[in-house]
Amino acid sequence: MTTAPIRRIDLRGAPLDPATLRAAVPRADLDVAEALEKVRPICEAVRERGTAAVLEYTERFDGVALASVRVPAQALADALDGLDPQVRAALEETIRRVRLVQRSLRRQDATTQVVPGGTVTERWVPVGRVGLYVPGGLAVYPSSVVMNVVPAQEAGVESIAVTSPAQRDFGGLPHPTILAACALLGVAEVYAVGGAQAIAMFAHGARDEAGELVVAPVDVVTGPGNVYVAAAKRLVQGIVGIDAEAGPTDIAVLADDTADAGHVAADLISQAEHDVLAAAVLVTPSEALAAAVERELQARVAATKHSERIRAALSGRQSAIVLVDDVEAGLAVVNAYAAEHLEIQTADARDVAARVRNAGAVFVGPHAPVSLGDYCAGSNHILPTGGSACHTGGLSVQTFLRGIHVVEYDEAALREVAPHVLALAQAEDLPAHGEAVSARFPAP
Ligand code: HSO
Ligand code: ZN
Repeated sequence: MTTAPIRRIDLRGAPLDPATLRAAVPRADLDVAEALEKVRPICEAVRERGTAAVLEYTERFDGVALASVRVPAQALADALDGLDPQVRAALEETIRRVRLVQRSLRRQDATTQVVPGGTVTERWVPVGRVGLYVPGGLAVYPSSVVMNVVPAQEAGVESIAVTSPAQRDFGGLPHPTILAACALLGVAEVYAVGGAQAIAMFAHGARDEAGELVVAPVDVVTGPGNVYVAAAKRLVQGIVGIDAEAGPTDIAVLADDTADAGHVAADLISQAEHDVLAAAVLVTPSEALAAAVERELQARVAATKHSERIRAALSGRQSAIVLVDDVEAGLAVVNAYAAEHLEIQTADARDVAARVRNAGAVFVGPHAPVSLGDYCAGSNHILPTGGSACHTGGLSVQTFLRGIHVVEYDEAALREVAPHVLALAQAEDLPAHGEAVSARFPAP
């Protein structure tokens, strides 16, 4: 008898409150707090010693002794020249689709006339400079270059820098496909630096030993990475803005017996392929589907390239087939789980999807697998992980914009509201606040 590829959790008849459900379907242990202690001295050293420290850490952690952190322009041009034409066409199509979506998401300035002569305008202004992190590690992610850079460009960010770990196999440069993606997008400022040192380099800026500024500090750092990158982002938050702290990826599928078990299994496997800590969760009221998906997983995992990694991810405590009483109960489970990626493969998938409250992205019906969204749907694949979809959305133009309130009142409008300002100033025992208004209307 073969062992089950994935465990079962039976929540039939269980209470459906979010706290109980969250405990019942756990995620992998990822101790960002513990990693914080490891990355703190790295961030300090980069802040104090600039590129000298960055280069030392790159040698220690990536095994590459770089002469400079910056990727030369020629290397970017060469990478684009050497890019496989099919990959180039695919990247171009992804860029086109992501750009189309992000452009339409750009918020417009809005002016509200509060009273005659008194208006508040919200201006959406891009940050000046961003640092975008593209992971190396088990896979190469040129698609993540697109998902990071295009929203920043569509927000109107003027200065965009990308960093990705130095790779020993590629002469100490990031992977050539990553460099080619940067070149395709017109990003010329690229660094061969990964890990916590990359995040610190962006947050604090970095000077060389002669005191020359090599990397200007950024306003916002975004992009997924490993636990050390997440910890470094947590540490520098406040000095710079960050997007969500990305942890291991997850997929949840809410499916009933109208779903195709082979497709569900393939989709679960697709995200398990990222990482041994990746989570794949099927939530279903159908025993028959659960059993069929288990069979499909057995067969498909054995036949795919990264079967070791996938087997580890599926058999981890973070992955499961969750049995529920009905689709309604399933909705409660997936809303409590707050998946990074949520597929709805049920009858009336659209109606069910409309009732999802918490998810990074929702994939509706039989023809929207998560890997479509990873690459070519036009949606963004940099999404909140670890349940943070409860409070955070995915990366978008909004990540790079700030709303600035612009207040314009004429004399009559100020005079009209002055008594209210004075009353509140008095209530807060801040009389000088009131005087700033009354000074403009001296008693005759
Ligand atoms: N599923 C990943 C993104 C990705 N997949 C990049 C393939 N390449 C996290 O959303
Ligand atoms: Zn993926």
